[in-house]
This record gives sequence, structure tokens and C-alpha cells, in this order.
Amino acid sequence: MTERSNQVEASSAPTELGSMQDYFEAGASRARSLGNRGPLRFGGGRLDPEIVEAYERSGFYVFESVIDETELAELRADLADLLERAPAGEGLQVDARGRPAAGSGGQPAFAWARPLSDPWGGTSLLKGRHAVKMEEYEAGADAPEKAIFLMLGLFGAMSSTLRLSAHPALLRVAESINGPDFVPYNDSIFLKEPGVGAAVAWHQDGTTHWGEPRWDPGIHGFNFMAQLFRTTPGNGLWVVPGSHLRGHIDIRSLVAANGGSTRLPDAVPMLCEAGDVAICNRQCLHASFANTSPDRRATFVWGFFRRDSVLDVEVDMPTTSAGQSSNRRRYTSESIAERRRLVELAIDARRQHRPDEAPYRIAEAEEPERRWSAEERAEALRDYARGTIFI
Ligand SMILES: O=C(O)CCC(=O)C(=O)O
Repeated sequence: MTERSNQVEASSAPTELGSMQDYFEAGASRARSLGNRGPLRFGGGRLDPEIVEAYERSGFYVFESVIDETELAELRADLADLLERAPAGEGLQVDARGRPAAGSGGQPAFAWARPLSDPWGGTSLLKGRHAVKMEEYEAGADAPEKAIFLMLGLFGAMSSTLRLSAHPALLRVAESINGPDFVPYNDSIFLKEPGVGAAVAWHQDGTTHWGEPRWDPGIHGFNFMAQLFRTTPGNGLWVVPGSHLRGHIDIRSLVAANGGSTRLPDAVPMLCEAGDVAICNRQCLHASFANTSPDRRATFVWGFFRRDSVLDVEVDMPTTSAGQSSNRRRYTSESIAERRRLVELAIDARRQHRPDEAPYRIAEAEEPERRWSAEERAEALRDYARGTIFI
């Protein structure tokens, strides 16, 4: 494991180098003073109250050294393998070696962007929640025309992500925050290659419950964010601490009040070492800048909702790229139960791979002792992303 230094990396951005560097340093120093990081701790089976307090105050918390070296190596190897098998370019059916590419059946889905651009900011994609475009940069001459910045629905293609999603300590965190009947969200990797990685504009993830009388800071759930590599202010996610408590934020006005700059003054980078896993409230205002730094970031993101936040909710599913069509879904107790089966499947995959680890015991499991064969698991995952619950 690398040393926990999280130094600020120099940005190679062609413009405003000095001021961006100052912004990075000031943000990193604010991040270190928040008191929202450390190893996972439990008391009486529940997440340590001090951690809960810091998470509820800041809206995110960095659990240090959750993923051991073996699991980290598996995740990195699976990522390298998937990227080798990824389409050679946007919309192509073959990989760089001319073989049928991964994702041809729809899973995983790959999202592409021009290097150092912001593909979502100021567009109606993902329900228009990324209201303002981030700074975009000219990439180097050797950069590809477009690059993958997001991959969705990875459990079939990267078995290590399925297993990590059932990490017993992390599922205990999910239970502590969302109750034992927690419901899984989706799974993805945000990929930020150095000198290439696209920006993700400021947004809050939640889209459904803002105006409701029952609104509360936890109603849109949370994401886990597992870091495959060290993060820095240059490549990392930025979060406005406490913004999950503020309701639906008018991002356009916020940026306008900041002189039109997307370098929000109170934001902080989520600084992590490889193997750390953060928890981030989906109502937090967050973003990442185009990765002009020399460091790669790959973040595996998967999340959980409270059951009563999703039951009987009806939504138009979001689109991530132009031309995609949306479909409308209502989350019934049956579709929620089916989604929870995914957790059972993941727990079993992890148990078979790590027989010496005590698995998480999910409440009201339909088949707690079931062992899925590799073929049965592949079949169960064939189209699982279609069942994604999004609010
Ligand atoms: O990791 C990133 O750069 C963006 C992540 C994000 O926006 C999300 O998980 O909602």
C-alpha cells in the first residue's frame, strides 16, 4: 500500500496553471481538516457513531484501506482485461485487435467523450442535472479522438466488482445507513486517464424526492466509491461538504455567484489511496475536473437506497448519451426483491472466492445457502442492468 501523503500534483493544464494549482492546494487543505476519514469501525454491530456523525455532517467519509492487496490486484487486472476487450472506438463492435468487443449485448455500456471535455455539463442528459459546463482543455496531439470515461453494468464482465460489492464490512455500513432492507442501485467505473479523462460537471445525484414533504438528507441514498488508484485534487472527485443538507441546489446561480467559475470556493477533493472506499451521499453537490494531471483514476461506484425511498416510485430512466431513449419504470415490491437478489448473488460469489471470510448475512434472503455455478451466475447477470433502480 502506498504511503498516505496525498500531495497535490502539478496540473499540466495549458491555461491558468497557477490559480488552478492554488485552488487544488487550498481544497486539499480544507479536505484534511474535515475529520471524515479513517478505518472502518463498528460497535455493537453498527457503524461507529463518530463515523456516522462525520458522514452525516460532511456528506461523505473515506474508509481507509478497506480493499486488501489481493483484491486490489484482481480489480486492476479485471479492469485491464476489460479495457483490452472494449470497443476500439465509439459505436464499434470490435476491440483494438479486431475481436468481437465486450458490451455487444449491452453490458457493460461504455460512455465516450472527447479528451478533457465535459460531455454532460449544460446538456439535458441524465435529466439535465449537470447544469453548467466545466472548463474544457485541448488534449495533446497523441490523445484519441474520443475515450471511454464511464462503464456501466460491470458485474458480468468484471467478477471482481461483483465480489467487492458484497464486501461484508461495506454491507454492514449499508445496513447501518439505510436499514437491513437496503436496495442496490447500479454499478459503474469512472475512468480518468491522465491528459484525457473527461470532466463530470457539478450535480446532485438525486432526481425524484426534492419537493416532497418527507424529504430528508438521506432520501436519495448513497454511493460507495472504491479507488483502484490513488486520487489527487487533479484527478479526484470534488464534493461540497454539507451540501446534502441544503435541498436541491440551483447550480447555475451558484456558479454565477462565483463569477462564472466552476471552482467552487468551499469544495474539497475526495483524497484517497488505492484501496480506500468512500461513502458519498447522493445529495452532495459533486463534480470532477478534466484530468490534466499525470495520474490515472479509476473509481468503482455502486450504491444503495432505503427501501421506502424507492417503493412505488415511478421514474423516466436517465440517458447518458445523445440519441439514447428513456423508458419509464415503477418500482414494485417484486422489482425491488429482484434487485435485492443481486446482493445474494454477489455475497455467494464472494463467499466462493474467499471461503475464509465471514460473509454478510442479508436479512430475509430468499436462498441464503445457495451456491450459483459460474454458468448460473452468468445467466443471472446476462441482463441485470435493465433492473437498475434510479431515483
Ligand atoms: O467520479 C467522478 O468523476 C464522477 C462520479 C459521479 O458523478 C457519481 O458517481 O455520481
